Amino acid sequence: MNRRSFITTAGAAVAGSILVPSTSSAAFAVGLELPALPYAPAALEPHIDALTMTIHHDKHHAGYVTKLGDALKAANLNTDNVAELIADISTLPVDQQTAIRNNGGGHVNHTWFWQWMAPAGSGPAAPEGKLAEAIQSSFGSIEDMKKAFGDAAAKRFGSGWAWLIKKADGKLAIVSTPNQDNPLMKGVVPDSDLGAPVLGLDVWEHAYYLHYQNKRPDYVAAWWNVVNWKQAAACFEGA
Ligand code: MN3
Repeated sequence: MNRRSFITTAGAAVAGSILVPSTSSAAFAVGLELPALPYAPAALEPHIDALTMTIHHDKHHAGYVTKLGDALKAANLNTDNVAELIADISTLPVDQQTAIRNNGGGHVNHTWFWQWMAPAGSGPAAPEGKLAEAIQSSFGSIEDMKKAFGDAAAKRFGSGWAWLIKKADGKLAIVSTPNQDNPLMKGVVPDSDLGAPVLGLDVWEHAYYLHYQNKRPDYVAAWWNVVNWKQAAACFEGA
């Protein structure tokens, strides 16, 4: 049963909240709770400072979780995977679609974002294995991929994200999205930009302004030092 028919059928049958079933892979599963940071707030210094990490996680991410909970309650929905829920916003109750798109997107993107970073030197400094091969095949070299990713991050006007994604044909691509949208959101993101996230970078000013002020390219350049390539490989292979 697809999700739309599940919602329709279950909605007709029960008055309680509706559990939207999860079908996506475990690498992308996101529950309804605020996850703890997988490292101490200072662990990414000097590239990302502790105060930025603390405010980003404890205030911004926590705010998305709270507001998502409010929107789901208002929509009479429940889910065990928010990533699945936001993959087709058009199937959700119309009056909560914007709130779920923004806050569900914010929750999912940040949950992944924390995992896509790790203290410098704690893992491989560059992609390895199948992910490295795919990057070479799609972009020519790791450096070319980083340059294209950095361009996407720099050119995103205002708030948003830069992404390395795996498309349905298995090829890698770089895209960017505004606000808290992400490349799994059908009908929100252009079809050409849809794909499974392998790596994503928050380029909202709240992610870097305390330390880097207006110098977004400096933040992007520093961020490569704390990319968790093991997690990126897991996302690539699990997609
Ligand atoms: Mn953010």
